[in-house]
Amino acid sequence: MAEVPSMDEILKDAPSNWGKWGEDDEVGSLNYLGPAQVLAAVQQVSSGEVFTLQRLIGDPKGDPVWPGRSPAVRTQILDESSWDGPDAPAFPGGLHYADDKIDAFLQGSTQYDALGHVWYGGQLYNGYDARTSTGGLDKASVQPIAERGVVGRGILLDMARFRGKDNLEKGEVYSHEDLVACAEAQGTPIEKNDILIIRTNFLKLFFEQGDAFYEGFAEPGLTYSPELVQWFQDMEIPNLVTDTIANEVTFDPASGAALPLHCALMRNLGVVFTEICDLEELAASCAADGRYTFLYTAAPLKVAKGSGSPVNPVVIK
Ligand code: UVW
Repeated sequence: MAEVPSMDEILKDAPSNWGKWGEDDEVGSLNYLGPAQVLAAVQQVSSGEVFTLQRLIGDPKGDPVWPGRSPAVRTQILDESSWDGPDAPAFPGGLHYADDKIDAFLQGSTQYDALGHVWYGGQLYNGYDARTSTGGLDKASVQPIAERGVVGRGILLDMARFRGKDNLEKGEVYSHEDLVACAEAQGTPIEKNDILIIRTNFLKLFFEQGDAFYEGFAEPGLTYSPELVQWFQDMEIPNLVTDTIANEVTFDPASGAALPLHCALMRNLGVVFTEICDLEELAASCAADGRYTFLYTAAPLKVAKGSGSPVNPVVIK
């Protein structure tokens, strides 16, 4: 088997935004989304329709998760039966209530990744030393992303529809040129600072295949090329959102490396990743009315030192 080059080798000439927004920056390309971009995004709203992009936590069908992670487990702590018997809690006036908790991987469902979620060569986004982060991310955690929130113009790029398919196949790749062509075919070109929301209908593929999906684990997704990374840089893309687990094809077909775009886009450019979204209702609406751009908002949870956070992004058309 051919040796897989190191990420340092693969990305040796790749662009970087380290230092661009100051040596303390932890939100990267979200800095592109200032008040002017927010006001322009609000102008996209015309019908007032609202779409939420989170998958249901506790979906009886299960959850698509990266190998080694498990779906969230919700446990009921108190229900009506908890209030029977001599040791039951008691509150004046007969108050009863339900309590429950969730045990969840922060990347186990629809989520925002922190910029420090992946790294190579011992350095996180903006050059932070990976070794100084113990017991969580001291730098580039999800907390600063959650504190600022994400608001901008979103554009749906319906790659499955563009390719005339119900869903993209296992390991099926697409490039930035395909995204540009998809947008042109939809009638609205991608603009600088757009939040890219790419639909592959991966969830259909995943649930059809069940456990078999993990044999030869390979998601459909963006594929690494130096030109694609430069395009993201030139277009100043702040946030990449998809319906897949990892946004990119799992193993780079050229080098065999796992997730080189996480390294090139997230770690080097500070492009924020949002994964495992349910885009089906939004896609149906866009196909019906031909409007593929809208106001996109997301408020990940403020998790101290967190490498990610569950989120329910909201789109307003
Ligand atoms: C990994 O980074 C391994 O996974 P993801 O970004 O898909 O959560």
